[in-house]
Amino acid sequence: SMLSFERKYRVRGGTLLGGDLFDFWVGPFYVGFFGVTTIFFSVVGTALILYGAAMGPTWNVWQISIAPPDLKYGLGLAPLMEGGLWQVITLCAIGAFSSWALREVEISRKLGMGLHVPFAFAVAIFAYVTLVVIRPFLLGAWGHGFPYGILSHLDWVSNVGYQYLHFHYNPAHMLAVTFFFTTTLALSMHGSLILAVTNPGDDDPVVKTGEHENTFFRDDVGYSIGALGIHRLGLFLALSAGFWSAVCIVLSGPFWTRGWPEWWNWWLELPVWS
Ligand code: BCL
Ligand code: UQ1
Repeated sequence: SMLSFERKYRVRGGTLLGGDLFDFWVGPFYVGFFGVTTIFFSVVGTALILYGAAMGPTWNVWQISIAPPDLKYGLGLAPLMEGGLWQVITLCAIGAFSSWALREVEISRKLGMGLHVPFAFAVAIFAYVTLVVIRPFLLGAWGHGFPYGILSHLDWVSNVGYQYLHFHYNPAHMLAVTFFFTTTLALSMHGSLILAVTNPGDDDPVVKTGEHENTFFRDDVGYSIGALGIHRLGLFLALSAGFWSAVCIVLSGPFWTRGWPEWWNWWLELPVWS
């Protein structure tokens, strides 16, 4: 079953790989070469997580964990049950995420749209790859990756955080957190504004316009960024949150090994007052 407008937009071509071979839909889903690779990596990766859980000590979902190799294995391959599983699962995850992003590129090309959506997803992938590939590589061991488990990854974040004494003093972490919070502020302002102008109440028709939107914020804060502007701002805030997250963790270890509070000594030591 297809929605009335869907057939018109189901256009051929725009594929990056595979030509016409996988250029078809299954129900509502576009397949494509990268749809096939997404399914492949997701199924293999998920099966390996289940296998790792079966070999592990618990089926308690909170406690299941697939750990990265011991630091002694450095940047080499580890035996399957000693972190090798984590290494293959990481490859599957990167394969699945990248395939999904490239499938988004193909869909965008079919529709003649910009590549903003796959670009945005690529920033999230970049943050993940920074955690499990770039930083471990710079530190010389896959063992610096985080374990795949609900509680275990929280323990990793806490341990790595305290290793630098007080992670809130990491300036890139400050930026990332501020961007995350500002993103929620912007979306709550935008979401509430749109619902406000589209809900006149009772059975009245929707008559409020973009001018009402602009006027509300001019009256309220003296400035309106505009209907297109708020979406540009939102995307910028959200991507900045992910980007500075990646920066804050890649700095920790490879580029700054002491406590983060100490980093601020440059401020105390400024010749103005030191
Ligand atoms: Mg901190 C990181 C906020 C306190 C130590 N911290 C982060 C950042 C974020 C943050 C800025 C994590 C988001 C991120 O990386 O997104 N921290 C934050 C806040 C506080 C805080 C708000 C707070 O106190 C109010 N942090 C502390 C305390 C320390 C501390 C002080 C511990 C004691 N913090 C650390 C450490 C780290 C952080 C250590 C990090 O490593 C982490 C970071 O920056 O990592 C980069 C980026 C997004 C991703 C990585 C997600 C990627 C998603 C992928 C691509 C797709 C997944 C698909 C999925 C599997 C599919 C599902 C299927 C569907 C459901 C169908
Ligand atoms: C805004 O100015 C605007 O333009 C009319 C929107 O578009 C519908 C918005 O959603 C929001 C939230 C604003 C206000 C934003 C700022 C930064 C003043």
